Amino acid sequence: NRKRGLDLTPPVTKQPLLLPSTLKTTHSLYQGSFPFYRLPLEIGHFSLDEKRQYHADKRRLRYFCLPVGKEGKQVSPGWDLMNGYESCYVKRNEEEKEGLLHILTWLGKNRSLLGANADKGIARPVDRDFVTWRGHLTKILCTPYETQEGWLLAVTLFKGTFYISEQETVAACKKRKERTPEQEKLMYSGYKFENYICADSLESGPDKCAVVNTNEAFCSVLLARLSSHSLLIAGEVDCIDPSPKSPLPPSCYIELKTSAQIRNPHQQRSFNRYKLLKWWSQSFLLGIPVIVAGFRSPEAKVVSIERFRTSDIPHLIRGCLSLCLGAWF
Ligand code: 0WD
Ligand code: CA
Repeated sequence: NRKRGLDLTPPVTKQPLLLPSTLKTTHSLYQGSFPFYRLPLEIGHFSLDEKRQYHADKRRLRYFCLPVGKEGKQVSPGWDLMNGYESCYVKRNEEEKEGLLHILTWLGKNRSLLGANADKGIARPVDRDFVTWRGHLTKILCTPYETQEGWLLAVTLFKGTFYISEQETVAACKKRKERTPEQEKLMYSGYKFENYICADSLESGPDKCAVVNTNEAFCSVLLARLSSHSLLIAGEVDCIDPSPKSPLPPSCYIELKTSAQIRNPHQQRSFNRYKLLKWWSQSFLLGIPVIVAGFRSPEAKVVSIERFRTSDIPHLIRGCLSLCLGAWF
C-alpha cells in the first residue's frame, strides 16, 4: 500500500493475504474491570441515498416521531410490519461488499480534521490508531457471549493506522443465501418499523406508505478512545430526537429495534441474554443513549413500544449473563 501515497481507496485484491490470528473466547479472560471507553465525539457525518450514493450531508437523517395518544399516554399502534413487503421494498444488493469504502470517502474529504500532527512527532495521514465500522466493534465486544455466529476481520496497517474491515465467513454467506421467506420478512419488518416512527423532515409526520429502501442510511463519524487506543468509528444512525431540548450528537440520536412480543419469563430471559446484550453493545459504542423497541405479535403487528436507556441495560442483563455463563464454563 505504500506506493499509493495518500490515496485512501481500498486496494483491489482478489485473494487478500490473510495472516490469521484468533481471539480467545474463554470467559475467564474477560472477567477484569471494564476498560476506559470515552463517550464518542461526533466529528462528521454522511448520507447514502436510495442508490447507495455517498453525500457529504444529512439528507438521510430522519426525525423521531412517536405517536402519542390522548392525555399524552403512549399508544400501542397495531401497525402492520408486513405492509408493503411485496410492492414497496427495495433491498440493498448484499453481494456487493463495500468494506470501508464510505468511511474512506469521508476521510478523503476531511483530511484536515485528522491530519498529521508534526509537533507531537506524529506523522500519519489519519492520526488515529484504528478506523472501522461500529458494527465490526460490536462483533468483537460480544465475542465472549456469542456462541452461534463467528466473524472474520481483515486488518490493514497503513501509515500508522489499523483499518479494520470484515470478510464474510463461509458460514455467514451460506446462512445469508439460505434465508427462509420468514427470515426475509423479519428483516423487512425491522425497516418498516422505522418508517412508522420516523419523519423525513421536521414539518412532516412519518410516511407510513413510503418505500422501504435499505440502500439508504445516515452515518455518524466519531472519535472514540478505548484505554490508550484512539479510534475513528462510523455507524448508521436511525434517527434524531428533534425536540429543542435534545443534547448534541451523539446524545440526541435514537436507535430503533424490533423484537417478538415477550409472553413468559423464559422468553424474557432469552431476550435479555441475547438481544439486549447486542442492542447495548451497538448503542454504547456510538454513545447513543436511548433505544426504542417495537414488540410485534406473531401476525407482525406492533403490540407495544418500549424505551430503554442504554446505560440501564447492563443492570437489566447482569444476573442473566452470570447465570448463562456459569452453565457454560
Ligand atoms: O456489507 C457489509 N457486510 C457491511 C455493511 C458490514 C457492516 C456495515 N455495513 C454497512 C451497512 O450497510 C450500513 O450502511 O455499514 C453501515 C452501518 O454500519 P454499522 O452501523 O457499523 O452497522 P451495524 O451496527 O452492524 O448495523 C447498524 C444498522 C442496522 O440496524 P439494526 O438495528 O438492524 O442493527 O445498519 C444497517 C441496519 O439497519 N445494516 C445494514 N443494512 C443493509 N445491509 C447492513 C447490511 N448488510 N448491515 C447493517
Ligand atoms: Ca436499528
